[in-house]
This record gives sequence, C-alpha cells and structure tokens, in this order.
Amino acid sequence: MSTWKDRRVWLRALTWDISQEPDTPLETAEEELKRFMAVYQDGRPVVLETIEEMGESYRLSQEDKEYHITGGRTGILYGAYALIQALLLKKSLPEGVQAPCYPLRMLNSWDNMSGEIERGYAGRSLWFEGDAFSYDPARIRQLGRMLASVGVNVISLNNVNVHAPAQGLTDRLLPETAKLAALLRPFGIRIMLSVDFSLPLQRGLDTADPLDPRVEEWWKQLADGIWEKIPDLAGFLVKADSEHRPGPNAYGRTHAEGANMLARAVAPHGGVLVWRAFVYNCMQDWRDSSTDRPCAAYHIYHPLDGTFEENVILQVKYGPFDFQVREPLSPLFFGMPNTRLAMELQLAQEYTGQQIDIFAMPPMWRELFDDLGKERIRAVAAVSNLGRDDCWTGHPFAALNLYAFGRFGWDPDTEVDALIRDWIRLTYDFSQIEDEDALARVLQESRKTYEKYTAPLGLCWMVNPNNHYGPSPYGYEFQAWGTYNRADRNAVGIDRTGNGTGYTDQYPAPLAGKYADTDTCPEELLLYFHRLPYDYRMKDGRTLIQRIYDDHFEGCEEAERMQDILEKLPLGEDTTEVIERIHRQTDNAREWRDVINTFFHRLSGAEDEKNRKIYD
Ligand code: GCW
Repeated sequence: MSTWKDRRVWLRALTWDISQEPDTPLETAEEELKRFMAVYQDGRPVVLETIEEMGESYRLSQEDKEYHITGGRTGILYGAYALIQALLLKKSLPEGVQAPCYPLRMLNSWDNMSGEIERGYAGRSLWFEGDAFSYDPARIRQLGRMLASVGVNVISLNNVNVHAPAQGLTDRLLPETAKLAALLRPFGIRIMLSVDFSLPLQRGLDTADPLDPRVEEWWKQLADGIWEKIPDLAGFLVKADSEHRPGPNAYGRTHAEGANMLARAVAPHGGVLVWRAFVYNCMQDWRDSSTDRPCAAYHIYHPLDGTFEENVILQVKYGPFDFQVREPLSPLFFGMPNTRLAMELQLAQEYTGQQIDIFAMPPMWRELFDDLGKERIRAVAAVSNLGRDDCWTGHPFAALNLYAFGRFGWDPDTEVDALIRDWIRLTYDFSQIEDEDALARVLQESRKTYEKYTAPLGLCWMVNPNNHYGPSPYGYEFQAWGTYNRADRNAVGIDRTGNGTGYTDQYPAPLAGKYADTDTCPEELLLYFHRLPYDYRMKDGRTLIQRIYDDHFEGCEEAERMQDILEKLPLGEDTTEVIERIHRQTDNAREWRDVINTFFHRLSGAEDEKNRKIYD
C-alpha cells in the first residue's frame, strides 16, 4: 500500500506516485479517492456522479454511509480534491454548488527552451532543456495534481518573450507539445502557447501587418493545424510592442487591430487570445520628466475600450509599473468596462525577494481584490514560481503563493488568515498550535517586513538593475526604463497629480481625488503619487525622512526576529532550506537598511532622531 506519511495533501501529502495514466478528470478523481480513502480509512465509499452541464462546478454531500460528489466533467475532479482537503483539514463539507468565480485561472510560465526560466527562482524548466522537450511524465502529473487541487485550469508553456527556438512549438515540435497537453488533460488543465507577433515573417511572408489578408489567412492556417493536434488548446498569449517585442505598431496598426486579427484565427476553435497590456516606452530619456511610465498603458488602451473581439482578453499587471512591492491598482481596471480583462499577478518573486526572502502574497491580493471589486475582471493569471528544484518553488514557503493563487481565482473573497492556516496544515505536521500561530504570523507579516527594509511608501525600483535583487537607489535613475525616484537633497518622489504628470487623473472620481490629496492618499503609497520634502509630516507626526529611517531599522529587526522564530519551528524536511534562506534574507535586509539609509542620510543631511548607526 502506498504511504501517506503525514497530513500534507497539497504539495507532498499525496505521496503516492501517479505512474498510471488516467485518461479523464473522472478517472483521475477515482484514482485519487481510491488511494486516499485506503489510507484515510473512515470506511465510507465515495459515490461519483457526473452531470456534464455542471462544467467546472461540483457539489459535495455526506450521507450516513457514503460521500457523494456530483460535478461536471472537471467539476468532479475539483470535488474530489475538495473532499480530500476537507477531510484532512477536518472541516465540514462546503454546502451547495461550488463554482469558480473566474472561468480562466491561468499560470504563465516564462520558460525558455534552453531550460532557463526568465525570472525563475526554483531551478530549471519543468519541461524544456537543450532546446527540446525533456521531462519526467510522473512529475508532470504531480504538477497536474498540484494545480488541479487548487483549481488552476490553464498553463502557458513558454516565455512571453518568444525566442527563436520556441517558435518551433507551433510546427516542428507540435507533436511533442500535444503530448505534454495530453499529460495535463486528465487534470482538467489546458495548455496555452505564447506566440511571436512577427512569426509570419520568420516563415516566409514578407509582412506581419495584421490588416494584410495574407497575414490573417496565414494565422488561420497555423491555428487550424495546431488545434487539429491539440483540440482543447486554451489559446495564444501575446506580448507585443513591449520591451522590444514585435507588434502591430510597426505597421501603424493599433493593439486592437493586432489582437483582433489573431483572435479571429483562434475563435473557430474556441480559443482565447490573451494580449498583454504591459506596454510603455522602455527607451525613455531620463532627462525627460514629462513622460511618466505608469501613464503609458492607459493612454494606449483606454481609447480602444469596446473595440476588441469577444475572445480577446487584455491581461493587465496589477499595478501600472511592474510587480513592485506596493502599487495602486492599474487604472485600466477602472477604465475598460467594455473589454474582458485578466489581472496578472507574479508568483515568481522577481521584485519581492526572489524566493530567498519570505513574501507571502495573499495579504497583498486581499487588498487588491478589495479595491477592485471582483466583477471588473473575467480572468486571473499569474507568472509561475515553479521549477525543477525538489521543492518546486525554491523556498518551501513560496508554495503558499501558488496555493493561494488557485484559491483566489476560485473565490476572490477568500479570507487570508484561514487560507494561510489551511496551507500550513496541509503542508506541515505541527502538533502545537503555537507553532502554527507563529508561522501564520511570520507569513502574514512577511510582506510588510520586506516592504519596510526595501523601498517603502511606494518608492519602488531601488533594486539592482538586471537581476532585481538587493539595493541600488541610483540603479535605475539614469536609465531608459522610466523608473525614477528623483531624490535630491530636499525631496523625493514624483508628483503624479494634475500638477505633475497627471497620472492620478486616469482614475475615476473618488479614487483620483483620494490619491491626489496627500491627506487622503494611503501613506503606504505616498511617494508613488507625490513628491515630498524630507521634513514633510506624516500622520503620526514623524518627518518623512524619520519614517524612512525607522522603516528600514524596523524591517531589518523584524527579519531578524523571523529568523529566531523559524529556527525553533519543527519544519521537518524543509528545515535546511528554510534556515539557509532566512540567513540570506537577514543579510539582504541589513544590506538594504544600510544602503538606503546611507543614501538618504547623505542626500538630506538629516540625523536619525534615535541616533542609530547610519553609515556616512
Ligand atoms: O518584469 C519584467 C521582467 C521581464 C519580463 C517583463 C514582462 C518576461 O523584468 O523579465 O519579461 O516584465 O512581464 O514581460
């Protein structure tokens, strides 16, 4: 009999090997339940009933002598995982029909065919190596289980920056792409492919102009061929006219014209066309203070609202910059009511500690969804934090973010503390509630701590250029990326109100006013929206410069306290990884504290009121 070592269901608890090949979600559900019940042993059989029309939804019930799962084709599998998790967590079964809030819950991999992952912090690609497919099918099934158990239903395989070798996924390597899709299908997961807008040019046409009928016909044929091999392909994902990627602008066409042409090619197959809205001028002159990067996407897309085909999804990063520690929601979420939008999150901790520093995202997403209101979007997407490392996510705690992403996609009203505790209970085998409390607190507070010792108050971008880890306050200041703090001896930040770059005017009335006024602007975002002198008084009476110093000292102390806590926790086989990483985190925190405090001390000449050590 297979072993069920401990209560870890989610990542590792279903430790039995999925070496058989289930063919359908129903078969997967049967297999998982058979094995689980054999170890769980409460004597009750599980009766499964498929009702096709239920799609992804399911209903669970418990009779005297048996459990019942009724569900649609994939709903039945979601129901099975929900039952297993409820039993493990000793929770009562959810009542009534359970259905996901968003029909598309997508994980985006930034995997290159070389095996490297752009912004990957958990090892190499799970499916590419040496410009070819290369994987262990059992591991792919584990991945399928992991994603299905939290309701993720689409995964894009290749980097949105489509490099030459990945172009083969749609022709030369298509049979192998189809094989991987087949492995994930029984988990209710469909694959998606990132495509290069200029592909027709690489394959013999002399243009990629979206309004040229030959180009449209070319894409149609390509799509027909792909869907013939992968009939349930979810669609194409496109990064165009963004950071040097080709796009419709080269032909004087709009993003709507570009996206719609591709959308028509995939529509007959039920595919979606996901078009990323991450577009700005990455060749900006730092001397030009009239151009403001956060304004860019709204300028481009707002006028196009309502002009996209039905199967286009505009995928918008949560903030207008780029996955910073704290950003306001992108104004596009409020300014595109007639366009289907996806919110893009980043599980890969590019700017948030690179899976070395702890950064639990659910508290941040709770705030984002509360500001957003769940109806404004139709889909969620997240850049994957997975890789070939044994523990999948580099830092074992980073698995929480993937788990939470699935849960938020299913139910954006998810309550954070309960979610964190579910994850802890599914992952660790603590016998003392104090241990669970301690870890829950560390995770809850981790983002605030990270924010304090890095670039607080919405400052953003004080990271080392290129690798984006560690402090470098002038790293981006004289560069072309449009990400400046403009700190001088008197003041720091950029005025983004109507008196400045006008960015706040992109928000609808109550928000625009709230952000534009320093009295009502949330303090955590003060320097995102305003340029303020160092002696500006914060609400609690401290000066701005004192608050900056205090945050850095406190953030660093908090990280050190975290280390003490973690060193005492019984984390089982994760102990070595966690301890090694928290040491790197505290080193990082000290480096940030000293570099940023010294930077502002040198500029402002202001002394720390508490006389702590700031280097000259
Ligand atoms: O955050 C930036 C990253 C790039 C990434 C880009 C994007 C895939 O630094 O590595 O490219 O965003 O989202 O397209």
